[in-house]
Amino acid sequence: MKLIKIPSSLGSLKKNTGTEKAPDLIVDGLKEFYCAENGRIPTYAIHEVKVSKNLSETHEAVQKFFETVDSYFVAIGGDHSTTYGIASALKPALLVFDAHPDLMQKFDPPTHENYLRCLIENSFVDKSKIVLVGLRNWDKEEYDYLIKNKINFFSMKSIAEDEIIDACNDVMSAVKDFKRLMISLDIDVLDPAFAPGTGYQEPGGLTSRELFYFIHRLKNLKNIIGWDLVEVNPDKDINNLTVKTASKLIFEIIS
Ligand SMILES: [Mn+2]
Repeated sequence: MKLIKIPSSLGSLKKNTGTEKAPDLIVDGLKEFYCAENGRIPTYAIHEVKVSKNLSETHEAVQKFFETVDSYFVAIGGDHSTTYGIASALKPALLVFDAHPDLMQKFDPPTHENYLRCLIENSFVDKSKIVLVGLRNWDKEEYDYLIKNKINFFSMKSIAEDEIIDACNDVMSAVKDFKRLMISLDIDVLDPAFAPGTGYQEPGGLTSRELFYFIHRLKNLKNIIGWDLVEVNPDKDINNLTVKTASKLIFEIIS
């Protein structure tokens, strides 16, 4: 299993500096977990993308790196625009857990506010092969874009109106037939009570146990090519809680 660190916060446009520190700290935190909940002990090799001080060059570096990745991976960002580099190389179907749709108007280079829209409009990802989970704060422009383009999404409100088991069944059905699926986890899909260390805290999110439940079930899918975890900001964390939760998320994914 490849663990790939992408230590860049350039795509946050200086609004969330600190996420570049997350990959090292999250990997370091893995050693606090001895055995996963399924009884396994994961093995992994650590790689790192050499990022630049320039956002476009960083996207290119990430893209070049992932063009050579041909086995199961877990990437650790970084701000959410690091997913742009990965998905522009791999052109996967995308299942994204995020409080936000990240579909603001396209401009270059892509940032954490519009990486998903740029992936769609630059034809790297097919909008019919995107599923978003946990949305609960959006610009009107993003909401209209979701509806107009018929992008499949499960808002936090709709998840809460269901039993978690049924919500997960629906998400699994929506993605199980995609050919090559990448799962992107923005830590802000969690309620800030569980993960305060992130740029945009959005009340009313998933509990950490609900996200672990999703992950434990999603791991059974045969079409997953890789995962990433983004937007953890150690500088905004409280008692290392978010970093520790992120480490456990990674530990459970790779076990
Ligand atoms: Mn987000």
